Amino acid sequence: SSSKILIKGGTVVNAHREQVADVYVEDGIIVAVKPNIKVADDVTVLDATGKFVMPGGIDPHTHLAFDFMSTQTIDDFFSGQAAALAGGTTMHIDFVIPVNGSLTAGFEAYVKKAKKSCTDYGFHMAITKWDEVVSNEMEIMVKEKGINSFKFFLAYKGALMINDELLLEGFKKCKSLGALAMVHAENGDAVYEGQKRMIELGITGPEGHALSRPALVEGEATSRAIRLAGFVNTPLYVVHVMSIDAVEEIARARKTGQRVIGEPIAAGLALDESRIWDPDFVTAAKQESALLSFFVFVLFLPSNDFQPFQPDDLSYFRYVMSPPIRASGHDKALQAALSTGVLQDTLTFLQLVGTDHCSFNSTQKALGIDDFRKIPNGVNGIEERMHLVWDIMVEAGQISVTDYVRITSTECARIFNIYPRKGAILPGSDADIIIFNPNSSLEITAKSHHSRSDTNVYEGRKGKGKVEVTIAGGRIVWENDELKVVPGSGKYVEMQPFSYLFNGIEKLDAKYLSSLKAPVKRSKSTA
Ligand code: DUC
Ligand code: ZN
Ligand code: ZN
Ligand code: ZN
Repeated sequence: SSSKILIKGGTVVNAHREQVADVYVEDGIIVAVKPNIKVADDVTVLDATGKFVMPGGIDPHTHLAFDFMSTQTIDDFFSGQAAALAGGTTMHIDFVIPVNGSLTAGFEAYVKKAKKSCTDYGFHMAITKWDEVVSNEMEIMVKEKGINSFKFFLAYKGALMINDELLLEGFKKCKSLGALAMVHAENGDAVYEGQKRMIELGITGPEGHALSRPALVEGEATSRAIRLAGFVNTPLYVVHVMSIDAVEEIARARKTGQRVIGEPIAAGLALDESRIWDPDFVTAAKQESALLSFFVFVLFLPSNDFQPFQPDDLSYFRYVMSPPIRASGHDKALQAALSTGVLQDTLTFLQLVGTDHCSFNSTQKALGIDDFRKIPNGVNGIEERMHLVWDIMVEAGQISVTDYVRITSTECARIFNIYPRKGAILPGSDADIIIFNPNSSLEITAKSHHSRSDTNVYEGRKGKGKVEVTIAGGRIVWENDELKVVPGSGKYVEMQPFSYLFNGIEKLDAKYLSSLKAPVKRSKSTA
């Protein structure tokens, strides 16, 4: 039966080594990894000769079925995960958003949303306000619900943003629970000021989005979050690092030994604004759209089945995300940071790449046709990440194949404390495996992708390397460009607190306390 699979003759790659070996899988678990495994006739045999056999990707940062900016992301837990599997990602960690500030209600809502899952997933929890109730609920989430990370927003003023006093309270609570604090690092007050400036200047098109929140706004918030986490002495994870400014802050802190992890995302590594923004085109498209709406109104009266714009004319709206896609140079700096380890943990060689997959179709993006502040923020990536990172980092000679496994899978599993169940091809690990052909090639296009969106921010991009087979939970779910996914087959992966990032942190606390008590020697001589 198909519950028994033998992958023959491939190069098996883990973060710590690569070897030519067979991999034998039974009932969703990897049973053996060694050369020349002999099996009975009822086993499905896949030939991986000349190909890499690697742990399925783990995307640490996604938003599926996310109610955001007057709409909901076009990909839910089924379509987003189907896209993930077609791109070789077998697990993702999504952000639970509290309901009216309640973590418990938010958790229950996401349990419902995730019922149709076709692959494994875990949860982070966003903290959008702070009080005694939230603080107590955090403890319940960690001790009973399998959540070991909490995200704080320094942006989204008037909505998700919290101030520094409450951020410090949140950091302290995370530390006491052994949970990892995460931050969306943009200065929300500065973004608000930047947006006012754009509107005053009459810049209402999508280019106003990036102009209103420049890299310094990200650098400032990254610096502040890192320094405050250092003051509390708790590990920090900076999500979606998009700029040189933020990379420099993380590098500085890491040199002092602080436990900070930076998460670059696929869009930051693969895109820059020179390929996106053409202000003349934006203006022309807007005028055309306004003219069309006028004629439609006068001649036909508005009707539901007429779209007063062409999706292609709105292509640049699809790139709007926060923090924004930056000028050329930031992408190269992020790539360099990944390959030189600037973003790595100080204890081991830690690094990872996420996506912030948060996709909308062009009709949803057009909610901001007259005002960039209303464009739903977010881009796709859950299906493309594995291919993009291969092409940009491995194919281009910036990292090795073992590094690739580390940054797409293993280190995410370690940070969120699910290694080696996930993130490895070892006996006893979950059978989440991809067969990757480095000699095949691929063109990314909305015509054949598996997201429900009608656009793709990587439209037309060609790259080397292709995920040919995906095995998730011991089932072959992607083969010969065909998906075989079953709603409800994905499992919730509970994550325990106190990952290795917390090792020995109490020694640093003790050192700090004794430094306060140490007698201060003063010189008597001069005043
Ligand atoms: N940024 C996005 O682009 N989308 C989701 C939330 C966020 O911070
Ligand atoms: Zn964010
Ligand atoms: Zn996000
Ligand atoms: Zn695909």
